[in-house]
Amino acid sequence: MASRDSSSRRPRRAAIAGLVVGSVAAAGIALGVAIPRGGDSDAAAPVQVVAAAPATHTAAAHTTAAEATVPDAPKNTQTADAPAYEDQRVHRVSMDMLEKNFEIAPGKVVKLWTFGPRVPGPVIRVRVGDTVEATIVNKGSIEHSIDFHAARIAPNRAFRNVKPGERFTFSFKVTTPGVFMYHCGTAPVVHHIANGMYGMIIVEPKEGLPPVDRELAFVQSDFYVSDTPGTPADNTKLMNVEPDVVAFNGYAGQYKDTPIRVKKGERIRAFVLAAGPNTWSAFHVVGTIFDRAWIDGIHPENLAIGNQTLNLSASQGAVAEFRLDEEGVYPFVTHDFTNATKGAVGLFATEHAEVPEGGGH
Ligand SMILES: [Cu+2]
Repeated sequence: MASRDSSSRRPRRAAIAGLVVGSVAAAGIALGVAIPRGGDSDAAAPVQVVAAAPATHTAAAHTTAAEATVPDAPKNTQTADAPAYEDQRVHRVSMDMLEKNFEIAPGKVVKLWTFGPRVPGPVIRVRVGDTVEATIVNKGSIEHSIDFHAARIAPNRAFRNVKPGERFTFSFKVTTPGVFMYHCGTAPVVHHIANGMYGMIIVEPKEGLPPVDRELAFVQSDFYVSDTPGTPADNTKLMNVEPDVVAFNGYAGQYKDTPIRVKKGERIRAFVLAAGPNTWSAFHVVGTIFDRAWIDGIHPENLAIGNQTLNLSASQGAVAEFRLDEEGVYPFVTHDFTNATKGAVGLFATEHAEVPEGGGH
């Protein structure tokens, strides 16, 4: 899967200034200050950096300033184009598990644990009857594993923990068409998923899916950003289910900042996965209706006609087919709007539509 890295590689410092109130300015008081997004007026990501007040500042009601150094890191952006099916019976998938800093929203740099070069991991595409030969190479510092929801296999054999420095290969035959999740299943699973260890596997029916004009893949997930930039997920926020960022394909509002160009009236097929670890996806495209959709299994008995929204609990995947009948700019969101406000929002723009500054929605 192609990656698009439009990141600035400049070191960045987020200045944080706040008012320490009363005499309670002991170490550990959190100051929250929104950092405005350049040239963007609204919703995609409420960017908040929180810093502990310096212990030395104990005087009443005065302004204090602190600076949190945000490490240099690439933007965790990637294309939404789904990969094409490669016609082969055995699909060898090898993924390096890395620990790497990425920016997941403007000013928010976190240590992600990956399957491959980015979070989410690569979209894998196979057909019923094919074999997936999966290899994981643990280049991290703790144990990891991989759990394929598309497999019927003994987890204690196939989804076993792999130590740092080791690699592990197992195979499974694909039996059931649908959109499935894969993820690290090492305890605590919630932490491994919160740090980025998940991806989508598309299983087509044996004969393949009928052709359409455009295929896209969206993995929605939630992030719990630590007060210390460049570190893994904040466990308290995670246990309280208080994500800072909810994103499609790993970066808050990336397709709002750079809308996805499509053609008026063309047949679009979106593969959607709610990877969590916790949030669901109420995937909805403003200004259209899904002509056809399948939740999880791609089977005639799962066919839904005329859905306005998908209803995907954590781990569920879907196919939604639609078209955009007029030239224009069409937002797509999770219609759980708190999470859209945290970054799970994007735009489709037809080829002749003008996109206003800042995305226009
Ligand atoms: Cu893991």
